[in-house]
Amino acid sequence: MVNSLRDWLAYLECEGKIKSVSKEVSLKFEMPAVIKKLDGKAAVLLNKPKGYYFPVVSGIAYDRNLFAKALGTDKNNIAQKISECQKQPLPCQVVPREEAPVMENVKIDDVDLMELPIPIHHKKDAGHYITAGLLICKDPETGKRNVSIHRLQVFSKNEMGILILPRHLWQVYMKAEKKNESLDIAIAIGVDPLLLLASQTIVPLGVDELEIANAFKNGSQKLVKCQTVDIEVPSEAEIVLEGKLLPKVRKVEGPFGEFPKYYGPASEKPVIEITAICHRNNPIYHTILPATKEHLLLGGLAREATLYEMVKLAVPTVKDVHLTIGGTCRYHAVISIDKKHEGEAKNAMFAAFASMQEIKHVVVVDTDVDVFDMEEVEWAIATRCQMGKDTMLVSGSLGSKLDPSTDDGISDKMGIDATCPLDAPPDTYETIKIPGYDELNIEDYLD
Ligand code: FMN
Repeated sequence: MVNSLRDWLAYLECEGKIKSVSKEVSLKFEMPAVIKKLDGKAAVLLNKPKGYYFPVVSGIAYDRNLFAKALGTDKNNIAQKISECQKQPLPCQVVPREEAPVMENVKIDDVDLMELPIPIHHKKDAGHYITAGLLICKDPETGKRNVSIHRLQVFSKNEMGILILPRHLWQVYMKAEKKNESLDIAIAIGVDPLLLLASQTIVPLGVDELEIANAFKNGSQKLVKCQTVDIEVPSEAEIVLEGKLLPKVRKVEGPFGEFPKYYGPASEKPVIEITAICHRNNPIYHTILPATKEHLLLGGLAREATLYEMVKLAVPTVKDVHLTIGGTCRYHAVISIDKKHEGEAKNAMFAAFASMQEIKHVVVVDTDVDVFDMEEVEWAIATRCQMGKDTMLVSGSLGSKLDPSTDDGISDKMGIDATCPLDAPPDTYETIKIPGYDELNIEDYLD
């Protein structure tokens, strides 16, 4: 069972899926360039960030197989596995400080974020950005925990700017700000892929994503209380920053290179004040390079679970769903259904668009098409649809503000029905077959 970043790195090492860099590497652009060269091929441990003591790791889960391995399932069953666990969150055990590796070193006075090896990733980024921190807070009205990842720009030794899109953290922060109170938060950096994935699940406010991580881990997720704020954090995290989201304070944050490979603009954002920095002995800092497979898949796989559930309500015969890498794991969905009635493909599209605002283009295929194989999907589009009647176009919907082709987020949405018509003459869509092909072992024939 994967219980810490260290467990996971040991697994990657065993499987030959991580590269090590002993050369001194600058945090500004050079480190991100190294990470990008290995994107989708291997994780990377950079042992000597120039001027810093802690090593940096990146790309810790760079393909579907790795997430499937961590979840204990196969790569075509990830959405189903996540949605099962989302429905059964498990309360986590809280351990005393002495049993929590992350509390081995605690600095409360004179904290200094500049001691962490935080890279500058892209050319126009406004500064050093933390990108792989689980931000944990509690709803001041219900006491329920919420977990999410946010880009965090380091402003000074103890201050950061944060982008909070209008989701749960924003709602919780607004509750505190209305009372002119700060919101206690903690940021856990250097955690395993299951914790990162759980933070991305789309569940109602009040469902604790740490308990979803615990469901992924069959109950082995341990937490520890923070030292300066009323928050519990994963006890095996490498680093924890404790602090407060300040009420009614805004400072300019950004620009920052984002997941669609464009810059998110600068604007006034909320501010976090850091009250303590805790870390394990010899901590490993994790950075996620924006727009890499690690970044895209984290959001994409969690969203696929919600997409699957929503489409299932509309079309119970849904088989698989896929948010494609080329579509930034947000904008393009492929859905396979075992169509029993004409019109179901369009209903699947409605459900997909309703499931999350980012989905922009949906392709629906029959179950003989592998939604994870884009060559097969393209073949279905090429041979099973006529755009005059098989497309659905909707204008003026809310899409992603980070998609530069939208009008400040207002977007067109299109669905393509690439399923075979049910009333087609029997031979029309019969695919070619060679008798005996499936049983034939090519090794028996080669010299
Ligand atoms: N969401 C934001 O609102 N702001 C961000 O800066 C941000 N950065 C992210 C960076 C990474 C690497 C990933 C994987 C996700 C990021 N997200 C960001 C998405 C949220 O973490 C995600 O939507 C989360 O599920 C929101 O949780 P909530 O609804 O509980 O607030």
